Amino acid sequence: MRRIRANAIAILTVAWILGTFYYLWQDNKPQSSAAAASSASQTRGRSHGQKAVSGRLEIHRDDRTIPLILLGSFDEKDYLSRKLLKPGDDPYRDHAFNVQESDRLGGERAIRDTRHYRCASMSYDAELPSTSIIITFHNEARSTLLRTVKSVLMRSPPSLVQEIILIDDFSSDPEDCQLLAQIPKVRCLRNVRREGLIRSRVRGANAASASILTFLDSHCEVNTDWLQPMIQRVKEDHTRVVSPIIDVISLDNFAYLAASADLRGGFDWSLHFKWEQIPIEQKMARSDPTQPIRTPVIAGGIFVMDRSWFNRLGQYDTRMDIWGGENFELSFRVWMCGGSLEILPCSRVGHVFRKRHPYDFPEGNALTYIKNTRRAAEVWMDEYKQYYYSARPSAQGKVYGSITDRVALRKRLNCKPFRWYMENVYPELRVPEQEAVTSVLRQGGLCLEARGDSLGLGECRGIGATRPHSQVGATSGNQSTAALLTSFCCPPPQKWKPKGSVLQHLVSGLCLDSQTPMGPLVINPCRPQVASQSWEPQIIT
Ligand code: LR7
Ligand code: MN
Repeated sequence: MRRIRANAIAILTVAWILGTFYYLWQDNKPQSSAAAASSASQTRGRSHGQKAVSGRLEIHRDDRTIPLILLGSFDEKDYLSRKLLKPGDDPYRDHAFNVQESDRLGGERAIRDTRHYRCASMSYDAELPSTSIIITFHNEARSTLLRTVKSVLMRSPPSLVQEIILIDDFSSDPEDCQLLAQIPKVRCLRNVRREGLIRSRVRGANAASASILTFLDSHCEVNTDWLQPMIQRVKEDHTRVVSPIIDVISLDNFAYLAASADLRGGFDWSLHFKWEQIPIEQKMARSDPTQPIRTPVIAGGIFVMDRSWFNRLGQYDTRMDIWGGENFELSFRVWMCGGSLEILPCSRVGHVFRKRHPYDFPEGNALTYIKNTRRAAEVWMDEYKQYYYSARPSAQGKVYGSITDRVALRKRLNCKPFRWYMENVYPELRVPEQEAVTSVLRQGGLCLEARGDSLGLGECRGIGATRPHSQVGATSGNQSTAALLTSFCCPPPQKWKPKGSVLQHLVSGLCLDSQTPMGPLVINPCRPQVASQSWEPQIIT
């Protein structure tokens, strides 16, 4: 027994020694020492007047002493300890990430420099303009919010950070924000009601004093030299809107993981954002891994943009609520109205990616997303919006408010058509085949079909070699149900309108009814609960 224990202790000791050596060796690799040295060079007195060859200054420092200087009268321990998870509480409940792990890390930590090693020897202008950093949040965890702020202060050249503007989007506890304002450079603006991230960011931008705006989510950690590459690109051309590579912070254990450097932003026709591989031709042409990556859209939360350009282009569509869609609207607008979007591989920012929203949507998550994306589609997508509606049939008929101002903005800015965007910015996005998006109206096991100049119910047939021209769809290409019924059934100006599951004839107010399964269709007083008046779209392929 005793021998076993002695052996175990010996093994553990050897493992510990090996581990220590490995750790020291890791720290001496060019990449990691560059990380330590460059953030040291930013926080210690490298005046920004020098040609900043970041990452090569071999200064060693104690990581923990610097933030004390940066924090002013702010009491970090007190801030964090006043709000900790109660024993027995679900650590995922309030934030959709493991807040216990986040709290354990505290207000700051070292993270790996995840850039390509060649980024460390990049040089930037000695004189770069400063930026206002805008962080909007609603009930963010204190530890993630503080790490976001502190990481900015620790890993940015002080002269580049004009201010950090926190917009508290009506969180339950006003002190989450107010206490942070004791940190030098940090300002706190609190909304008197929940506005959502779009209007909150506009409020932040309007309050900003620097000539460049930098937006961040409230659960980020910026990495070594994140800011210089982005400000440099925007300084060279104010119409560029740039974002970093967004690294992944694990929502379970808060590990900081490097994201692939070969990705750009894309979407499908339902306006669902996705990361996608850079097209192969572009990948082959990339000889320099530090080069910017052109991207059709940005993820939305983390980017740098010239303030005058942001304002000139119409900020954001402030009729969009809570969350979602604003990244498409901004991306289309930037490209179509004379700017460009790029991802800078030498800038890295970590973000906690979540699987659900930890906050409520006053009008419901789905409706809000539809409203926001529908606004983006209606204002910017021209005839291509039909593919959006085909991919998201439920968007039809949903309220989205007035778009007059945004349409006028587009006109005033003389923006290019969406076709131009499709051809020049995102040719990889395939336009769906007409057939693939066709759906027919179904009732029970039968489908609506045209019989000469009347309508009837028939067997549902898929679209194969013989396309059933006679089957009548809810959406077929860009034709709506109303248009189809008008053309098949009754001469214009008769119009039909879907109302829940029934189809109402607008002039008479009566509803389409199959009455007898195989007989011709008629119109009858609307009775939504009756099966013979109930229609649903069915996608056929
Ligand atoms: O009502 C709200 N008010 C807010 O202030 C709702 C949210 N917010 C804040 C919130 O606290 C957070 O700081 O807004 C920020 C974004 O909300 P998240 O973190 O819940 O959003 P997300 O990270 O899931 O969403 C991405 O897409 C959004 C679409 O509206 C925004 O553009 C987010 O900024 C964006 N995040 C990123 O781009 C980071 C990378 C993730 C990806 C992909
Ligand atoms: Mn986020």
